[in-house]
Amino acid sequence: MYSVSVTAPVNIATLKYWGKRDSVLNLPTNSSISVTLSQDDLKTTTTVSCSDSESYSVDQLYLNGKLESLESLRSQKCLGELRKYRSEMEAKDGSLPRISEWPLRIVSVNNFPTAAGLASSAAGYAAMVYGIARLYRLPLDRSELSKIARQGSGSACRSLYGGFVAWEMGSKKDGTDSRAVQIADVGHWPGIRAAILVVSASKKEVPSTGGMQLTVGSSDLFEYRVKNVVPPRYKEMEQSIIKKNFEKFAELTMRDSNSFHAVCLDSYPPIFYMNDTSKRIVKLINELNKSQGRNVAAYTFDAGPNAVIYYEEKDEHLVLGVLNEFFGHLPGWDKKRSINYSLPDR
Ligand code: 2P0
Repeated sequence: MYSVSVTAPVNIATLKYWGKRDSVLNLPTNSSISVTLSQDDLKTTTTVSCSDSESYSVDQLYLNGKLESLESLRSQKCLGELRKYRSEMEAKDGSLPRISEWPLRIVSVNNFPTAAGLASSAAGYAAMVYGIARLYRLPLDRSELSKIARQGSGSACRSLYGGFVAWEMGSKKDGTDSRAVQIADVGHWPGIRAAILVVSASKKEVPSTGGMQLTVGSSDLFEYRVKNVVPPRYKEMEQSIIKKNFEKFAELTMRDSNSFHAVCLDSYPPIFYMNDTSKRIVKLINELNKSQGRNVAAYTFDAGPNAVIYYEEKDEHLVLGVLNEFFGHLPGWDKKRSINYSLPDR
């Protein structure tokens, strides 16, 4: 039996991926940018093993202790590509054990609510692909692995890197140039912080894949976003990260969250991911920034009502102080933690 354990962190997009130009290869309609969270916070831990013993009769996935299917096309594509690389290595080097033919067992645990708009599929597929690549000792760099993880879940490609990461949409039909690259590592801007406000830990009402297909097929605003808004914003956001310009980074992050939720609302029928608590958080952050005469915090929301608030360490007292003041009386709220699981769903 061979076995390896890895972890992959969650990433939260600051320039959102929303729309596929090819839903089989998972090729996006725009490039995106994200921040990978610290491994101490939200992560997936995955142990991958393979064996030719009888107890390993078929490929199996356990997620948070529950047996899950690996039959989906996305899982099959990831497993198939990794096995293909391994079997090519085995064909070239006869001394390698032929483990590509053995069933795999993938055991994954998330330390946060699954499918609640906290990018669990991103960390999950990144950990699975990275784990199997390590098990098979594949000589592929992270960018190459990101192309495999992308086919599991688009946003997963960005979790292969830490720090500030771009997913370049690429232009080729076969997807060979649609991959993640690192804009800057975590040491480049160590003072950046993320607070996560879990407004609801229940499963998303509209899963991302279906939601984005609906938007692509029905929103009038969508084409404008993809053609006119995202390309210049991508360059500006990249520069704001390189220059560590929080004021600009925060503005672009909030604008892009707004733009993404606007195309969701413009879909027919409309998709609502933010709820009233989410909207209260937007108002609070805007008022805080206004009161300081600068952007001390930026909100962003994904395909769910939970908020991620970016800020700089120097403003931690101010930002967490305000969040504590408004939400701190709620049951379960931990004033010392920047990840809070206690906002009521309203
Ligand atoms: C993102 N989201 O950039 C955007 C922002 C949600 C909102 O990527 O269909 O689970 O598996 O490629 O990656 C969520 O979509 O979708 C997502 P699939 P995924 O993070």
